[in-house]
Amino acid sequence: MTDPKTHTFESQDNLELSSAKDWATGLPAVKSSLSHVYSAAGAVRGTQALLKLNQKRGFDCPSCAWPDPDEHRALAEFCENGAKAVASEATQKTITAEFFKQYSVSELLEKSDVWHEQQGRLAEPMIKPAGATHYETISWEDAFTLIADQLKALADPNEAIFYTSGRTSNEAAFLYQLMIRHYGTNNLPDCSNMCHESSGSALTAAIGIGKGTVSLDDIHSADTIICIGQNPGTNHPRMLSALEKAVENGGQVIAVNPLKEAGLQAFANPQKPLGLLNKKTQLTSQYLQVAPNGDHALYRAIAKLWKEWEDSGETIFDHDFIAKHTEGITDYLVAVEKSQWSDLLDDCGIEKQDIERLARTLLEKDRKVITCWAMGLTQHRNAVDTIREIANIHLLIGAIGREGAGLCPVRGHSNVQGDRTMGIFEKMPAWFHDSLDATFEFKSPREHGYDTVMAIQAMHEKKASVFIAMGGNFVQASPDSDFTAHALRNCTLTVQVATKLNRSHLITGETALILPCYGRSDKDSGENGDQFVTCENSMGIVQASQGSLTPVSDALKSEPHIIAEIATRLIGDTDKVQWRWLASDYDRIRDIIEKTIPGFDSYNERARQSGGFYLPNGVKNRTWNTPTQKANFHQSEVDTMKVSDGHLLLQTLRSHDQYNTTIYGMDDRYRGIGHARRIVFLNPEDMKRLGLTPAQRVDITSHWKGETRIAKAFQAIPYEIPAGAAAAYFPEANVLVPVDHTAHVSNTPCSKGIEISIKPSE
Ligand SMILES: Nc1nc2c(c(=O)[nH]1)N[C@H]1C(S)=C(S)[C@@H](COP(=O)(O)OP(=O)(O)OC[C@H]3O[C@@H](n4cnc5c(=O)[nH]c(N)nc54)[C@H](O)[C@@H]3O)O[C@H]1N2
Ligand SMILES: Nc1nc2c(c(=O)[nH]1)N[C@H]1C(S)=C(S)[C@@H](COP(=O)(O)OP(=O)(O)OC[C@H]3O[C@@H](n4cnc5c(=O)[nH]c(N)nc54)[C@H](O)[C@@H]3O)O[C@H]1N2
Ligand SMILES: [Mo]
Repeated sequence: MTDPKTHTFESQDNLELSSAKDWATGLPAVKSSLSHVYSAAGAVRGTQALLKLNQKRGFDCPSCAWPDPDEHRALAEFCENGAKAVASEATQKTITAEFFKQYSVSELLEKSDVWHEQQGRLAEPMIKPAGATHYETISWEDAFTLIADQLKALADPNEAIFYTSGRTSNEAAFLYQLMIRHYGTNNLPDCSNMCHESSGSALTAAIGIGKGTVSLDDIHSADTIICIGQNPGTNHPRMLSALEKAVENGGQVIAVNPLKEAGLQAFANPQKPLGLLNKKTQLTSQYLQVAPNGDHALYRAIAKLWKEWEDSGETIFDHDFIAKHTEGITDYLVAVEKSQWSDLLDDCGIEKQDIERLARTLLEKDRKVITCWAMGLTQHRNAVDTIREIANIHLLIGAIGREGAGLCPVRGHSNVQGDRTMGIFEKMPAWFHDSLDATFEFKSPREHGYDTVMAIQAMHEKKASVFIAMGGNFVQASPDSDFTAHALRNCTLTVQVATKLNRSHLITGETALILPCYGRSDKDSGENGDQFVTCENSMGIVQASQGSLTPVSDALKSEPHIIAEIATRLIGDTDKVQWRWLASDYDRIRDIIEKTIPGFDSYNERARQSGGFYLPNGVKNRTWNTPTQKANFHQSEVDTMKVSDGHLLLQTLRSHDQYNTTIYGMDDRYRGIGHARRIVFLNPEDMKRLGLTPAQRVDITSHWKGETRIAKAFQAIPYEIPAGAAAAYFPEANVLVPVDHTAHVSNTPCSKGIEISIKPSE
């Protein structure tokens, strides 16, 4: 079953290759930022947006979740890719009913993702009635009634699925889950299921909180920072300033990544005059090109070395910390003992002397070690064990819960962490339900709901038939594009609350709705005056975000408003919840959040404080919210993914010109790719072995449990990547990701560990 319309075939006859860069940002990034913003939003609106971006009393960047400095924000506290995200949102081009008259849904499916992105902001609510070929106008009133009626008509609330992407504000997220739980289901899959779920699962068990434990100041003062499985130059560019500061303060940065990413090597800080002249700071003191999925083995090897050194009389471990704060070291050290050097070295692909150097570096000075990671770890089958191994390493030397040391999962979407705090999760803990029930005097459903993969399977099996998305692009973000498309097409109703057109608006249920909403940069004026929302960044800081641009259409509504209108019709007001009243003044939503979730005391007051406030995080003062009240070591077998002879291990990753499924352009500047996205990076020796020449067209087949999936007409690009490894862009390569190949415990699709074979296209 291959449906080519679920992925894109851009024209790529003009592929341009140049050498990969070994430094990031500087003047080229500034030029690129300004040209994106001014061409999309115009000079006045563009400047207005940029000046408010990440400023106190401005709006939170809709791109990544990297925090803003508590003090001393630069006048331009944004990065190239933040500017692209804002340009994309601030564009004045609109998609109106006329547009949908002009193009049928199937014609729109033939257009590329870049083309969709360039058509502008969705400006009117639209419906594709059952059997229709085109979207048509619908009034908001009718759209809300239709949704409520269809949901009410289901035999069981568990036949509905409510997806959330990570841009949704705290206020919208809280109201959304409150409506969904009143309705009677926990089917709340979110993008986090495909993202940092493995981090949440691992850290909750290890240290009692599913979030990171460090602040920006900790990064600045760390002795050693390991950036593993992450490409900050593209995906968290403002992190480079923090790494630069750490280096200036005498810290060391170590990169662990199969690819030599430009942003991990050197950085020209555009906030500094010399940086603008491309003067670079060397960031990494050691760059370890780990074999794909070799990270667990690498961290185990560090533990093994330390144990050997400890056994030979050195004091390596922090015995006081271990005795007072941890459980399970004995079993863990037995597992370490059992791991064989030959296996570990083979699995991680790094020379022993380089691991020794790393293991020594971590012990230098005050052992203030921070490990930062992202998708290169979380989207593997053994992700949870790998992240727990990282926690083990930190526990062995007490590098957690003190200044300059700790764990730092670098979150993706700008409010994905806040959405979780607000209850967007298919299996919230019992205390959350108890608190909801007490505050709102109802009985929330306790049965766990579907996560993303389970939701796809349920729709595929027709166990669920209504799909509602608060943002995101489900069909392209999810694994197994064709399978997921089929699942959505099985639905009777699909609803997309969105800012920009994407493929999930075109691969639909029988009836489909597009409901256009405000983005972060839009001014949200309610009947009670201008509203602001709040977001939680990667370091647990909650702060206000207030858009200031005039919305491109009067027909747009805010997410809380849309939820309240559906809820009024679906649930009706209760003694404790008056939906429209809540949505007409977000202070009221914040008041009910404060009543329900710990850590939000004086929410309205503190949200108005410049810079916001930190949520409580017990680990920072070494209290562990685990059943043992201690931090837990974890013993596991190192189980590195191996492929059959002649096959390769493919990862899917982001180019420099995209935000997840939003494709801004066809270039990947740092990796030396121009005008093409259907490409696969390969080791030159592997190319020789496969008899491939540069830019030759190839078909990629993935292999899983005897099944195959095919992605055709990619171009093979020789690249500095370990032998046996391959890389292609997300979402073009998502057709290759098997829906049921997921990480243990977290159920995150293995989009970085796909077994493939490659042959020339016919
Ligand atoms: N501009 C921009 N910013 C973004 C996004 C975007 O698309 N564009 N997306 C946002 C979101 S939602 C997220 S989650 C983050 C994603 O941020 P990242 O995780 O940085 O994103 P990826 O492109 O998936 O990069 C994965 C990195 O992991 C490496 N890697 C792959 N496999 C392995 C492995 O086995 N071991 C190790 N050590 N490394 C490996 C890859 O080579 C690559 O450098 O960025 C957020 N910010
Ligand atoms: N193969 C592969 N698959 C992956 C990944 C990978 O690395 N490889 N990464 C995974 C990760 S980390 C993530 S987070 C997911 C991302 O999955 P999603 O969050 O589902 O996808 P996005 O592309 O971020 O969603 C973009 C859409 O969100 C809408 N939008 C933007 N801003 C707003 C807003 O303010 N409000 C509303 N209502 N809508 C808005 C726009 O219409 C836009 O088209 O993809 C995952 N999929
Ligand atoms: Mo993500």
